[in-house]
Formats: sequence, C-alpha cells, structure tokens
Amino acid sequence: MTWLCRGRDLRADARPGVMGIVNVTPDSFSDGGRFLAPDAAIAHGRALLAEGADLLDVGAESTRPGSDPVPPAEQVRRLAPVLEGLRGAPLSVDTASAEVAAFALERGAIVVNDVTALADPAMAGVIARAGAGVVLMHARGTPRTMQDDPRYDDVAGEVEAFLAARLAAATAAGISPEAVALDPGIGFGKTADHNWALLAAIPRLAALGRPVVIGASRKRFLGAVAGADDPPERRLEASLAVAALAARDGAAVLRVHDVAATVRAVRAADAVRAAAGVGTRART
Ligand code: HH2
Repeated sequence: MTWLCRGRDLRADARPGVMGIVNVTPDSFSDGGRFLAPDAAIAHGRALLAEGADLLDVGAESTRPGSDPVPPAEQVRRLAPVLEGLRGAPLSVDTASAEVAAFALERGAIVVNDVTALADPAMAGVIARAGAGVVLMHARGTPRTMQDDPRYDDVAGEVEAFLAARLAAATAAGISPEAVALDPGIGFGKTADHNWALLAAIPRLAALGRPVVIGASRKRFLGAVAGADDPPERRLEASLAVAALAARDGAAVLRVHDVAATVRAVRAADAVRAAAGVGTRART
C-alpha cells in the first residue's frame, strides 16, 4: 500500500510510520506551553526526527476536550517560524482550516492532518491542488462538547461507515485516493470503552484499503487502566502497549509524543510480524 504525499510515499518503509507530535500551543493536554516558543518547538521537532520520527505533525490549535477554536490568523502566527525552522523535514500540519493548510503547504508541508475530515469547504481543493497527503479523522461534535456523554449503537461500524464516506467525498473533490489516510479519532467524542473497541477494530478499518493512523498516545483513557486516573506523564507504558498491538494489527502510522520509545516498541512488534510471515520482509 502507498500513501502518496507530494510525490513521497510515506508507506515505503513497511513497518508502521511514527508521526511525532509538535504542539505549538499554550494548552495541549499533555505538553501545553512547553513548545509554544518557536525555538523550543523547532528543537523539539529536530529531536523527534533524531529519535526516528518519519513525519512531524505540527499543530497550533489544541483539540483537547473543552477547548475553543484558534482563529486561522493566530495559528499562522504560531506556525510560521516553526515551519521555517523545520523546512526540509517531512511535515504534517494539524489544522481544520483551509487557510492554515494552504499556508503550511506553501512552506513545504506534505500532509494535512484534518481532525474534521474536510469540514472546511475549501480544504479539499487546497489539498488536491498541492498533491498533498491527508489524514481524515472521525470526531463526534466539537472539542468543546465532544465528551458530553457520547453514544453509539455500534461504534466500530459507525466510524468505519463515516471514514468510507469521507474517503469517497475526498476523492470526489479531486484528492487522489492514494493520498488519503484514515483515523478513527481516539478520544474525539468517545468513552474509554469506545476507544478500546476502535483499537480492537483496526483490522476492519485497515480493510477499507487505506493506511490507518492511530493517535492514542498519552490520552486520558490510558491513565485509567490501573483503576487510577494517572496524569499524562504516567501513561507511557499503556501508550506503548497500544502502539505495539496497533502495529501488529496493521496500523500504518502511529501519532505519538514519545518517539524514541515508540520506535523501539514498533520495531519489536514488527519483528514478531516478520517471524509470523506478515512483517517487514513479507510486505511490499
Ligand atoms: N489527537 C490529537 C490531535 N490531533 N490528529 C489525528 N489524526 N489523530 C488524533 O488522534 C489526534 C490528532 C490530540 O492530541 P494532542 O495533539 O497531543 O493534544 P491537543 O489536541 O490538546 O493539542
């Protein structure tokens, strides 16, 4: 399978790709404020590349539960020096704004990570014209309200149907199907049980025929596995367990904060897959 992003195939390496998170925000749930200063964000991005990140996801708007949207002009103001400082690196821009996406694509980004799956009517055209890759993610509601008692009859089935429909809408709007990756949106309008069910449904989502992106890193439901409510800095082991199982189940890209540890976990998972005949050497 290929994931063609401005002429680059981000699935050329058969083990799952690791997308390192660079939050240029004052308020992200696990690292808000740490990388708001451009120099800190750039240094963090370079460190994640050195740790083995295949792609950096640079975002200027937190989507944590309860957060408000950040105006495009402010996103651009935060992103400009960081995109400049990381120019030449494989960059994804985490935004739902077509204006912000266009700005980042002009400065060399190769992927648009859109947690609203093309809700902005101008977004598909911006992505198609640039030949950029896109992550289409499932969310229920907006960050402000999404965790207010989310309900589904069949969460995996509903998310699968949504992603199939957005893939069709993207291609109808001129985006190449080979440029599209799909993400069930762990934590976006979902209870912990919904998140576990979606992680268990990765093989089914992968059967849609496009790379599956999983962003579970440090999320709150992982802090509850030991019956506690562990803070983000104590969610590493659970994040790695989920990453390894997602890799085994066919996730193509893991969006994570802890790149070095995830790369090691994914390599071990891939070695098991290889020994079982489905890993690196067997896949093309
Ligand atoms: N999760 C977050 C943000 N963007 N994009 C995709 N495709 N998938 C995700 O699961 C996803 C995402 C939330 O995580 P983070 O960026 O660390 O926090 P915040 O939104 O508070 O900045």
